[in-house]
Amino acid sequence: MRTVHRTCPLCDAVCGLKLTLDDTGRVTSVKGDPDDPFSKGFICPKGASLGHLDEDPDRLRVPLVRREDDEWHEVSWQEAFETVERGLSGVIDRHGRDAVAVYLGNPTFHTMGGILYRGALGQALGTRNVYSASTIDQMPKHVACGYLFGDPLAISVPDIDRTDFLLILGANPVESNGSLCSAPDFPGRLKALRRRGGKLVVADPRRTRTALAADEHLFVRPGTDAFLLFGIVHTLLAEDLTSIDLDVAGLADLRRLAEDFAPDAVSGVCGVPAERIAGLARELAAAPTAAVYSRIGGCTVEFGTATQWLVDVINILTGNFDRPGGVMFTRTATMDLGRTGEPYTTGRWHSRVRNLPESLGELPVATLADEIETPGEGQVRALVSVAGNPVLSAPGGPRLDGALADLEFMVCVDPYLNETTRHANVILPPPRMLQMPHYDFLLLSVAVRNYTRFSPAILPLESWQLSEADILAKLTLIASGQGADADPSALTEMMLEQILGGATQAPAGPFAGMDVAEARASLEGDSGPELLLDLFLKLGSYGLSLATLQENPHGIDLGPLEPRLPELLCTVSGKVELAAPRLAEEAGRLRERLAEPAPEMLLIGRRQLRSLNSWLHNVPALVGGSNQCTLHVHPDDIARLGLAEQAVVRSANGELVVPVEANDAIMPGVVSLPHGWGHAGTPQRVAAAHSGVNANALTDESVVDVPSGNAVFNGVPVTLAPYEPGEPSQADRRTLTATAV
Ligand SMILES: Nc1nc2c(c(=O)[nH]1)N[C@H]1C(S)=C(S)[C@@H](COP(=O)(O)OP(=O)(O)OC[C@H]3O[C@@H](n4cnc5c(=O)[nH]c(N)nc54)[C@H](O)[C@@H]3O)O[C@H]1N2
Ligand SMILES: Nc1nc2c(c(=O)[nH]1)N[C@H]1C(S)=C(S)[C@@H](COP(=O)(O)OP(=O)(O)OC[C@H]3O[C@@H](n4cnc5c(=O)[nH]c(N)nc54)[C@H](O)[C@@H]3O)O[C@H]1N2
Ligand code: SF4
Ligand SMILES: [Mo]
Repeated sequence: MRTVHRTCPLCDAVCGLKLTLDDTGRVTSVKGDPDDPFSKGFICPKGASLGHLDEDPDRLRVPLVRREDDEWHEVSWQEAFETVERGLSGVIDRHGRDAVAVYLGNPTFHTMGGILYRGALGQALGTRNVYSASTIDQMPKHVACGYLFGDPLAISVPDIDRTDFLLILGANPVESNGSLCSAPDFPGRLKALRRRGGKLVVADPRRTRTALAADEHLFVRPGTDAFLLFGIVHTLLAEDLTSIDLDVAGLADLRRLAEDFAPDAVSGVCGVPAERIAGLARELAAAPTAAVYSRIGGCTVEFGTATQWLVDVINILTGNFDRPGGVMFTRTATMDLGRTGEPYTTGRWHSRVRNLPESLGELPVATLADEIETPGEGQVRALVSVAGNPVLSAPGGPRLDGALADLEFMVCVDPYLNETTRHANVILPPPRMLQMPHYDFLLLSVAVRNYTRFSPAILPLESWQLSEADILAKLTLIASGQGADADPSALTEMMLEQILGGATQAPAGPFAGMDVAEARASLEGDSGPELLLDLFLKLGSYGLSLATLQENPHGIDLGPLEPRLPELLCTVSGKVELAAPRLAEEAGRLRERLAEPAPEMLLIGRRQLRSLNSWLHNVPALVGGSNQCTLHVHPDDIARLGLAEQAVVRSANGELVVPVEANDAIMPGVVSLPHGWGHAGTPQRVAAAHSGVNANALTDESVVDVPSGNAVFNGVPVTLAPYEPGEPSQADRRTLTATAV
């Protein structure tokens, strides 16, 4: 028996865990680490199941290749990589580099290999067709911050431990545990806010568990937060309630744009009484400190970028930007990663079929199926997919399912054979989580305290295994033409050399004046990712190193957040741009929408505590009970529409038969279906027995948030009808076909 400390790699909360393992390496218990200064012993049911997940017998252990017989064959790594090399080079030779697309799923933000090599992989492929979970998630936030501050990574977090007033729109951190705001025990932190006399207001079309923990809950109609927020901006400006303490540009333009959005004008659209909108503006302005925070319900909507823009505009107008108790920027232990120093812009190129703008070097996932299906120069014919399940997570998932089946070649890096990876020719499985070192480069950059924690690999790799980092490095080297025999460490060495080249030339810093070889020799770490981490820590603001982190398994608290906007600002004007043209255009689109009638019934999503997107449904302890794929419908709507146990839900894009669950916590006229279900054609035994339906059969990939190209999952117009058992519906037929495959 031994006890080890380790970061939970599952969600953004980065909890510190305490695991016990027996001498065979089996996990015998998982608890929160009480000595962790950041998470202080907090754990959720997903973290508690980490052992079961890590040891899931349905996880893939060795590479699989699908041969002409359409059967899966276990093969050596050598054979797998040779198959990848042949497959990719064949497509590139026949159709050119843009014919290979890459999709980087959500867990690439959580693994060291994913974060460190995802950029290199995209670059090595030399394709315009780079896609990631960012455009089905937070791209609107990047675009808004990019135009406001010049840096799409200048994402601030609500200082929840010190604020006096927190307004949350479209986030449910009591169940999601927070996102783009790493705060272990978010629920406890919200309780503490109220205990110290602070106020919590939640705007959501559902009375969520977060809403139940609040002082006040406001029902807002799905997709309309931008109107509500513009109403607040209007009031702040009209009543002279602003106290701006930053160097801003565009205030007069903003004032002009806000004119049309008085609380009276927007109230009918968003469903919040005009008096309450004005009241919120006054309370935000009067509170000693206040923060506005918005996530999935304010990103994956038709006006996602406008929503995220106005969130920060309110934080700025009320004097709460970059100050304690307001919203602030984290200072990470590692050097700032990913900043280019160039003012941000979108649309440096556009997607081939729908002409959607690039952002952060990516094209929107909402157009991936178009790019695969539409013939012509640049048509996508191959896909490299890492840690993603877009058949269940992308809008119009079933269409993508069909498109993937038509590809000439597909390789996936994933521990599971699932709805997406079943279309691959080669699946490359990473080893168990406990066999990999862990460091949250990204999540620690949006933490509510300056904090750092490293988790070494707990179990050694077996001779027949490859680390995720080595798998990705190998793919990168194959993509850059170096062949299946390339040594994966060559990629790390290239990256180290490049960064050290700059660091040794710098006038100051830990490597100044050294030659590159000497600097390289001073780095410590047992793997590529660890060497890079050591380098980034040494170049960071606190002068830490991998060795320091290894000596502190519970993590190191680096103190509360401190103001740091000026050093992050990267606009051409050198000021915060309150009404950048690309954002101001959204005001025009919102204005047009003011006059349009609202659809009668709107679909939204729902995250459940024991689910994690599409990939935790194979853990018996996590499925069942409250974790069901049901449609929440208000009892009044059930009565009005004569619904019984099941209903047919139709959208412009598809139809599903779903179990109906009466729930008076949802707004009448709104229904909620969780995503990540619809398990089909997968050998995951538990998941197959809890299949549910794919919510993204209803979402519509042809509708996006215009500036960011982000998918719209919330506020999808639908109709509901009672389901008459008997004749299989269109949806049934599709499910039957999918199962038959
Ligand atoms: N348990 C669990 N935790 C997770 C995940 C998971 O799948 N399960 N996923 C992780 C990931 S990838 C992410 S990105 C985060 C997401 O973290 P959150 O954004 O906190 O998660 P959601 O539960 O999607 O919260 C969105 C909320 O917006 C509401 N909503 C929908 N439409 C609107 C709207 O138009 N306006 C407003 N104001 N509200 C709206 C929904 O009812 C819901 O309560 O969670 C992470 N954590
Ligand atoms: N309708 C609707 N759709 C949504 C959302 C919504 O709210 N509503 N939310 C969206 C959001 S916020 C997100 S982030 C996306 C997620 O979209 P995706 O990232 O495409 O989907 P996930 O379900 O997270 O799939 C993760 C995949 O990674 C694999 N995996 C897990 N751990 C590892 C690992 O360590 N290494 C590797 N290589 N693979 C691993 C899993 O087996 C799984 O196949 O879904 C989006 N889709
Ligand atoms: S809240 Fe997130 S990080 Fe914490 S234990 Fe649960 S899944 Fe893991
Ligand atoms: Mo996400």
